Amino acid sequence: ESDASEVEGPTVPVYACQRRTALPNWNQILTDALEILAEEAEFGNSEGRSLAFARAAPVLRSIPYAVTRFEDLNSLPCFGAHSRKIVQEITEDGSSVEVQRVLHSERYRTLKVFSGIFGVGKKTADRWYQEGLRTLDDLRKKEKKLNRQQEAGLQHYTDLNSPVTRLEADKIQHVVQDAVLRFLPGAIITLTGGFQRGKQSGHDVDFLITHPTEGKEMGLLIKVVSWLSSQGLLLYHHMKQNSYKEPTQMSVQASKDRLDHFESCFSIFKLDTPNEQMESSSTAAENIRNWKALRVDLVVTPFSQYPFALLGWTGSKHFERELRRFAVHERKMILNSHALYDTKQNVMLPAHSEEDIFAHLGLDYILPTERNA
Ligand code: DGT
Ligand code: MG
Repeated sequence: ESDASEVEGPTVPVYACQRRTALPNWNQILTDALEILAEEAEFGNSEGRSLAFARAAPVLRSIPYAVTRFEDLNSLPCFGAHSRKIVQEITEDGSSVEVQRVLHSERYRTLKVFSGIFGVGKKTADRWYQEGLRTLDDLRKKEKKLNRQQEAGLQHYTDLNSPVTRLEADKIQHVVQDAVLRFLPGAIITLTGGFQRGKQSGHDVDFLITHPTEGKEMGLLIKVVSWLSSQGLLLYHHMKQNSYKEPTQMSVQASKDRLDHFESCFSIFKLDTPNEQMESSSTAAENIRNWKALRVDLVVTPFSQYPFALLGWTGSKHFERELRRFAVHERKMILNSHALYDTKQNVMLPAHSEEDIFAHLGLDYILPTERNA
């Protein structure tokens, strides 16, 4: 059974997609600690361990009060012995020995830096660590063979690792909107990801682009990207073609497919930041730069798949993972960013809105601002 039971007070459901997780997070110290351990386990390829921590943290993020005593956990789901011990240490001693050890370990710190480079995953980061590399300068000096994406990631490392503000996201939205509408009037451009969930900052800016007349979106992205590029607005980009084939049937594998098959562009934008930096830095004229590098994803979806894409790209990552897990295990349905399939009736379930998808799944509708799991 999916619901937590036998507890006093309001029950916290087991799946994150059954919970309303609004901002702010009342337990940030605890969730940060658990997430560090989840990440460390992921770096070490311990998937089970990583998932255990990764499921415990969002439970704390969903409750509108701060856990101050270890006993507070008794009414909460998803807490195994290890996660409980971490919370106990922090609530009783102020910090966790294990978390501190991870934070100070050379391996974790190095993998954190390397995997923070756009285009570098945890496997590559680990390989470089095994080869004895430790810093960004090591990568630069050794003239390590980097691909074009990693090269750009390294070059713009500082900018890309400083948070994108909501104001910057809005500015990018204007630029993207202007470019898209130039080639396809009537197109719909939606800011998704963390900003759609009400976050005031993020690590990138995610957009979905569609048009109410299905088919009109075809061929759009290449024009938009060429134009942006001709205006000097792109520091880097790579495009992916639409590789989606309308299935007559879906397998569980389709819900584990982390990447979707939409036509998309993964880019680094050059955003003008007139005056702001100039006025704040009174010295060193050569340091004055009136632009910032920002990660931007553009994803084009056919109108009929738009609700699924919207649900898939609004996040959070954990909320998405839980939606798919809930669909498979509790409903025998397969969900991805393109479609929803009912394996008992062998039918695709169409949707005109995110609300329709929650309804198909028999879940209460959760607002984007309540998906911060
Ligand atoms: P942020 O950017 O750090 O503030 O946080 P988010 O939540 O915007 O995270 P982000 O930008 O990595 O991804 C947004 C959502 O889109 C997240 O739920 C995962 C999903 N997503 C990211 N990349 C892909 C992808 O390639 N395919 C699919 N289907 N989903 C993706
Ligand atoms: Mg994002």
